[in-house]
Amino acid sequence: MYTIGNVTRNTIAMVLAGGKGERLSPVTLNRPKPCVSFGGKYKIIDFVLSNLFNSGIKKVYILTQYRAYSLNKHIKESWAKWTGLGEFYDTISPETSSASEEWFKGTADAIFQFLRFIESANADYVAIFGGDHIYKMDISQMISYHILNKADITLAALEVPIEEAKRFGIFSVDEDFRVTAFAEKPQEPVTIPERDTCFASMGNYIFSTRKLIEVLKEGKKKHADLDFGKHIIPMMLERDDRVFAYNFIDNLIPGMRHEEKGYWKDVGTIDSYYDANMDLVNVVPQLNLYNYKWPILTNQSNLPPAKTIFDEEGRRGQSLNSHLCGGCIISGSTVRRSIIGPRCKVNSYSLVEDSILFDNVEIGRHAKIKKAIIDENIKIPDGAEIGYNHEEDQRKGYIVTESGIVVVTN
Ligand code: ADQ
Ligand code: ADP
Repeated sequence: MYTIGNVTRNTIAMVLAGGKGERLSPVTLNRPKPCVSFGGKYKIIDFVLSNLFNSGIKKVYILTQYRAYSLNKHIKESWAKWTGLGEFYDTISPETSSASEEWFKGTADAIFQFLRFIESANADYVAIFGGDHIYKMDISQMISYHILNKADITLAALEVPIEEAKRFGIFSVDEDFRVTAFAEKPQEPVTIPERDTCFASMGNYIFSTRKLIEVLKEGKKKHADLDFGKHIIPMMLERDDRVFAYNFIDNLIPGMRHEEKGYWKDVGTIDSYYDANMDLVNVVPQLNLYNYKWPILTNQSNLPPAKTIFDEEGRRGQSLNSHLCGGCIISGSTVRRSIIGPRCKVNSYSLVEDSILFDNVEIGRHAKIKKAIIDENIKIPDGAEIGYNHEEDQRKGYIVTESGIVVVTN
């Protein structure tokens, strides 16, 4: 049997973090999707990196591309410092000054450009994971499964309703969970026999290193814009390589609660992003951030504690069913069912409800904010109302989604 230390020490990870996240616009105007804040103090990418870290995989390259500055900074400040001898969390970007001046064109092309890092790492397995989902996963279980199957590639999978299938790589399996057919974002997805759900790829792969190098080189000869879902997986099926699926529902993490089983969120749109954040302020959230057996790690900045105060005139500053991050001051105002990021200030007579405030937002006095997402470093003036009159919100240049979430960005 393979022990966890064995398999994870023999694995190097490449995290794909270059995606633009267009459907999450405008919060992705100045940062890539993996660097969007989540739950107040985290960035979306902290989830996959914590999964890797907690699983014992500490040789990690993070492939950046779109507006990489904020992501580079986050990795340097929060992740690079937790590594020891021979371990690392490093960002890598395509070299625009290289002879070909080529940028990444697809996910597999991005990996191909850094093949030399994989070749020199001397690890038998490569974990290629997306950087933009919210979930907890013990990746060592997936690697052990990959080894027991003698697989060439194993893709993490979950069941999705047929209506959602067009957004994913959809596949069929035989009785051993070996993949028999795969289609990237098909118009007509194949369902699981006698069910109205489909098996979807989570975009997370374990590869045997030798096979990965072989198929990337072969694929690159045919496709300049090489992509795992569009080209590599179908090509491996054609070659009769051993392609297996790993059912994410079987993954167990220590201290896991029942409602967390199978929790995996794409947070690809403003609505799904908003809902996943709001889940956290439920009395019993689906995603449990308080399980110290599987901590979600991030930057622990030197901020003073969050503070709620009666102001000088005795008005109560209060926060109910909310996340308050370090350095916040809620003074003589009320915050309900909201996520208040680091260093925010909510001033007297104001009311903030069902909202998400990023880092360093200040809400002036007598303001009313409802169902809004407010980007970092924004100062909302005294007396402002957001989320009460959508026509007025749009007139001010804010984005209002169909379900009525108002997004305020710089
Ligand atoms: P998508 O998420 O639509 O589908 P894609 O947009 O290619 O695929 O992005 C995958 C990941 O790679 C994202 O995390 C993104 O940030 C990143 N990325 C994209 N291009 C990149 C590049 N050039 N350099 C670095 N990073 C890059 C994929 C699979 C589907 C699967 C879904 C699950 O192709 O089969 O079902 O993920 O969400
Ligand atoms: P408002 O009265 O509009 O809520 P103020 O700026 O007057 O806003 O701050 C109100 C209260 O917030 C202050 O009386 C003080 O108790 C607290 N406060 C403001 N800044 C700080 C700070 N830097 N450290 C600690 N408390 C602060």
